[in-house]
Amino acid sequence: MKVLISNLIIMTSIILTIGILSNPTIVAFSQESVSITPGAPDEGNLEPFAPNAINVISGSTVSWTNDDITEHTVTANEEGSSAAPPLFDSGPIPPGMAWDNKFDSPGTFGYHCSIHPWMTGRVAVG
Ligand SMILES: [Cu+2]
Repeated sequence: MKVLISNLIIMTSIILTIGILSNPTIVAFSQESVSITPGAPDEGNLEPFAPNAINVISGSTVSWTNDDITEHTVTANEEGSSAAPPLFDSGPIPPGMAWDNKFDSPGTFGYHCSIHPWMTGRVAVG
């Protein structure tokens, strides 16, 4: 019985390893990074947040790094009641600094910069 269980553990480990190696997106469950790009608020910057849209697994932490020279925020779009507080709001992120948010619930979360509301992005949590 002990041998059976240890074999089962080894087999499971091998299957998980193969799964992770053959599908790099599986690694995204732990940490996903988004850059607030240089010149993010400039007109014509099509990707103020890069990647602009990301897909993560529930429980993932997404980290936004401000690679621009001015402050930006990562603020959830208000959906439904305008009285409800945003699901997440980084507040101003200084240049060179990062802000993390953990996504525990599945759903699609649009967000923007509250200082430059035309800067938009999206996190899809599966
Ligand atoms: Cu901004």
